[in-house]
Amino acid sequence: MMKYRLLALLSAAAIMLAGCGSSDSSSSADANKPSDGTGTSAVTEASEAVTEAAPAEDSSYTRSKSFVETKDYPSLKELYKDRFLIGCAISTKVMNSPEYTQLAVEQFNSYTAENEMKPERVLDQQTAMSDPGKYNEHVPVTYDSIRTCLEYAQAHGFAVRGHTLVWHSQTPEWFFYKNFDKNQGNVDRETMLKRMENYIKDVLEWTNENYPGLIYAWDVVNEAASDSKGMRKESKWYEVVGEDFVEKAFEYARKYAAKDVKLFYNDYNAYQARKQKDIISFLKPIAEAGNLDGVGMQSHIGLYLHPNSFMSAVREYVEELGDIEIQITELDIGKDKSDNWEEKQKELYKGFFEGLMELQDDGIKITSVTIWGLTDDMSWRKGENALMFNRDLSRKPAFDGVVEAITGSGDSEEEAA
Ligand code: 9MR
Repeated sequence: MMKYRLLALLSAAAIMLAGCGSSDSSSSADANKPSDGTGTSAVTEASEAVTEAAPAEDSSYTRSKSFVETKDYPSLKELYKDRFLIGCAISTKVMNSPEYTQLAVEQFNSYTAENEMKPERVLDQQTAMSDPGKYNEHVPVTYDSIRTCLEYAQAHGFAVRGHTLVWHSQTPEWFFYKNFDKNQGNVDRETMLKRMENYIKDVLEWTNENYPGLIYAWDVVNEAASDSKGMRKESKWYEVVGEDFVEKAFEYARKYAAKDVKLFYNDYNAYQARKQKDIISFLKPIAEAGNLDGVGMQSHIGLYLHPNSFMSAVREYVEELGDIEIQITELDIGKDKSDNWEEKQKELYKGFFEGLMELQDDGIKITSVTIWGLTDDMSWRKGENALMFNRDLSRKPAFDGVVEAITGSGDSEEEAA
């Protein structure tokens, strides 16, 4: 164990030396829009300078004083190893810190890049603008950001969820314009479809050639459903390509993805009845064509939710779309105004995981559960204390709830009391 911890620290130091990209704040225009209906702004602050790297040969490395030692925590990835992958959305701030990294490695076996694998980090505007005619249908991409993520994930033994290929947000507008110039208006549908196909092809082929087997699932399309009705209209994809952009994205993804890479549609509030109906209606033909492997339910939820209603929605997807996988891709549970919110949050984390295991016992393929961030202060829902760890890496009751869901330890203590 000690050796493993040291190795993790050394790899963290190596990745840091290799350079870990920029801050985790998004630069896109709508990066700060609330996107889960909670009315909360997406917040990720620029990285603070974080602690020193572990000295290479020093086995007596200790945490800096601002961090709590975590070696005695139970490990979620160990506890849930026969159930599903258990993941964390990781920002560059985590990647740049040996302490955060150590906790993430101990607890999780799946990695999602919080921002660094999104189109705005991959599409290469400078090269595109250098010769718009040449790049009209095949927009250049740059892999630096993805490479940093995948090197980190590989060095720390994480499997990776690829997030995300086709999304209305964090995708630069210039990608949709004639000659990449806003003044010239949108390209036509056929050109945009070529751009989409080539983007998907490039990213899927490059990741597979360079890191075969590392990425187990891709969010091929993210958040195409509207919060009011039907498909989201405020999307350049919808505007330029039209309603079938989701279908096309999955068709291309299937064409270029390696066999072991699962193709997911991912959305928030995907458990809400009306939105679910709309999602199912546009996913059905895609599932029937054999191009959909699963639905990612983001699960940015609050203490108002009863796990049973969420779990019924999971069943509905499987009933309607056939033998698909379900992954919980971005779980976080915001607090409410009550004094005992931490206890309530613990119970909901616990009930949520218990519900997922019950579904699994009924044969539903729950294959991965990801928490959207490591510590409360780094969450996009900053101020809502939605995660399992405090800023100093101490565990919250929420963490114990997830442990108790599988060990049953809290139940027996309650019974004994
Ligand atoms: O957590 C991400 C945050 O750092 C970014 O500012 C934000 C920009 O849109 O995206 C956040 O992650 C989102 C994810 O990619 C898709 N589902 C909603 C997540 C929270 O907004």
